[in-house]
Amino acid sequence: MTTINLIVSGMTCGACVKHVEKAIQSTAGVSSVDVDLTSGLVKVEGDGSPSIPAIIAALEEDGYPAKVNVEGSSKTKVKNESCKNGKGCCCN
Ligand SMILES: [Cu+2]
Repeated sequence: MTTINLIVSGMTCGACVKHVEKAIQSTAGVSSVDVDLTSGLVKVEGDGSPSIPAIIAALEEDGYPAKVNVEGSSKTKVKNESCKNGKGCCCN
């Protein structure tokens, strides 16, 4: 079991969360995704060895830039000003 903690920016609503979950879940080796909309923190659990660059690439393709949440930076708040950082989503 692998756990990857990510910080995802650009999420502002429940639809964004769904997009992010879907993008991550489409990556090989991912078993579950836990998204915290307010903090932008995303916990990914894998039953194989999910590729972090592949997950980040999938998110970026969907309009949600992500980075690995290195230990100690979990207090960092992501600024979510608009869906997909201004590119818009289904809700605006
Ligand atoms: Cu949205």
